[in-house]
Amino acid sequence: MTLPVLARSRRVRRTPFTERVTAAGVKAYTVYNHMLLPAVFRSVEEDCHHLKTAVQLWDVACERQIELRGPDAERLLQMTSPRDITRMKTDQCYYVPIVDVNGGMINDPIVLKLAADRFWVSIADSDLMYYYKGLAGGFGMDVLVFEPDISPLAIQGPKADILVERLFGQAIRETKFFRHKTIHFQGQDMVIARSGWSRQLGFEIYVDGAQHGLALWDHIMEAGEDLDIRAGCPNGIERIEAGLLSYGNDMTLENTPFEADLGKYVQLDAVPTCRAREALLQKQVPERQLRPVEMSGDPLPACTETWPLTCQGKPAGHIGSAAYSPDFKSNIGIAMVEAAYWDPGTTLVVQTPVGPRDVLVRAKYWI
Ligand code: THG
Repeated sequence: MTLPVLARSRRVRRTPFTERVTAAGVKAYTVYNHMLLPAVFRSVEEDCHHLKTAVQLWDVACERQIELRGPDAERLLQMTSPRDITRMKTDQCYYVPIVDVNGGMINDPIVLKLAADRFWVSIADSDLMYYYKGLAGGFGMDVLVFEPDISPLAIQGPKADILVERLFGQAIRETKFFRHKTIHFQGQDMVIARSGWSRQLGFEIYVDGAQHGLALWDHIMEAGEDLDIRAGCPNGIERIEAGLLSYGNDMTLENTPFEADLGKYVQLDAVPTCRAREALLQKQVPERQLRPVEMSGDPLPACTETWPLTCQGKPAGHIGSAAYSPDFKSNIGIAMVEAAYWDPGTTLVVQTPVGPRDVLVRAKYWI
């Protein structure tokens, strides 16, 4: 069987680093925010092991920034988020649920506050910019909404600290989790945050200007050679082990932040201007919620559509993400489980493309 390839066109945007990613032997791409996102280099299992033991450079340019700039920037952001952003400092990053008026999840970005009137919303895979343009226009707000030419590049893995100190100095290495700093590097300002979509140590560099991409990529790769640095990407096994959520896979517009287990990022008492406040007040006790689950049997194929869960024939939810974890020697997944069945220890049945499997609801993610 010949595998189908992804047909390229202008709509499927390349990144400033695509040339190097291709040269590094990327085996599969996915599309995220209409842009290429590498998904596999050697194998998902081998990539996972390397991520946990060395250091990787990730082309995550597809984590596009929506810049909100102007006197109404904070107001616009708060209208769409139930997380209180008013006390945010200008060197902070916040993981925030973004919701429509019904409290349905539209996105789950990291927000960077750059100045009192300037934010970058580092989006997951949905076209959030148009929602902001619509709100800003409709409410006649004094704010610019645009996608700047910023391309995140992540350095992830246990040796990320050593490499970052080498490249950018001790002060950057000592950046606290979910804080960012701006350094002047090779003639330009560069925002670097301690963040990233892995449970390993990591940093994200917000590369300003596509024309700087290749030189910076090469510079980082050279500096990390003795650390066994490799081109890598968000890893489908590690992120499930860590419980890092994927918008569109684990939750969609159909789900509230409470169902997505993001209740700790919701402060309804502190956000009178959030458009979803009334709706979310009615939905604080969810009828279903994300849970880590383990599936019996041989390694399962990737989850490319929801797999229905049942308990004695009755609907119990669905699995949206799954992978075989070599470290935990088990099929692991993230499931949306109905309240009657979400207690840890509950056993369910999942219908997979390769037949039914027993499912165990767990209390915690793996790492
Ligand atoms: N980095 C940047 N932008 C992004 C992502 C990223 N945009 C898309 C996507 N990832 C957004 N989704 C997430 C999901 C989880 C986290 C970050 C972005 C995350 N969560 C931690 C956790 O759940 O343990 C910490 C959250 C916290 O403590 O505030 O890191 O990766 N730039």
